Amino acid sequence: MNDAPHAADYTIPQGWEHYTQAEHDTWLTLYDRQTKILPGRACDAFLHGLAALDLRGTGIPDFRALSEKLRALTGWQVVAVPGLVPDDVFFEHLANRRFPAGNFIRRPDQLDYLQEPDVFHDVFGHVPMLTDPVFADYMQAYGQGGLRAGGLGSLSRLARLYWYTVEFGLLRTAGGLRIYGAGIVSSATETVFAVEDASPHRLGFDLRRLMRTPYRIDDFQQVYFVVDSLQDLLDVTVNTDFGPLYADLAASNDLAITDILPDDQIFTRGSQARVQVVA
Ligand code: HBI
Ligand code: FE
Repeated sequence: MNDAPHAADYTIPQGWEHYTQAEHDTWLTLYDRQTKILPGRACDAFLHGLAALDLRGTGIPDFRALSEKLRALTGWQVVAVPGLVPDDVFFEHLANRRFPAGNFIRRPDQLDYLQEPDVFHDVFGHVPMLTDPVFADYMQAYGQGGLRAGGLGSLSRLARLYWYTVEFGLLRTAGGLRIYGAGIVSSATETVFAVEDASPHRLGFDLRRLMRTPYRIDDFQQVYFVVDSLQDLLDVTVNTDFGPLYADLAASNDLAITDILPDDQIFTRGSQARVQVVA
């Protein structure tokens, strides 16, 4: 892909040579803070991916070198974008095994939270899981599904699948629940909250039920969904005919975020003690 900005696909040159030492230091600070708390909380696939890609380095990774390693493992590459891109552009990238990552990094006074995904959220949070062959297939299948959903006017439902898996998903393991969601694994506070706090519900992954569940973007999640394996997640996504599912969902009302249904598999019935912290 040539580096000139393509308005059509929103890719831009990463500009790796322009990062300041302060920006590289922010990356190292965030990296060291997260890697202290992730063992025992993040899933093996994430931790193995982090090591395989040598993501600490000397600061913000150069997407060219990172893509070389990633391409050799699962055929994925990382392309630079200015920030959130339109859904159809995003899906097109995923469907072609290109992960669009913001090229900017948060300021030192924003270490704990920022709304727009920066390079730490996108590369530290999302990219290690792309070294897992099953998850790599899932992300491409998600992109292909997204391109189809666009035509079916069901993007908001499909966005919930992304939100409750790729961003905030938990995995059941013999050692207990582990994180694979990028939004959790890139956040120092939510990493602990998601696996240990008594407040949120933790429910078994059920595609139809999940797609009826709204989410919020300005605080920790009030419900997390747990998959039995990444293979299950891939199988469900590949084997579901989303057309009839969307039709069925269109006829179903949304659930309240804190609802628990009679046939929910309950790992944690949360206290919901954490009220929304006004950002
Ligand atoms: N754009 N760069 C970028 N990164 C995302 O994670 C992203 C996006 N656009 C849309 C989007 N995510 C969500 O709407 C997905 O649910 C599709
Ligand atoms: Fe993200």
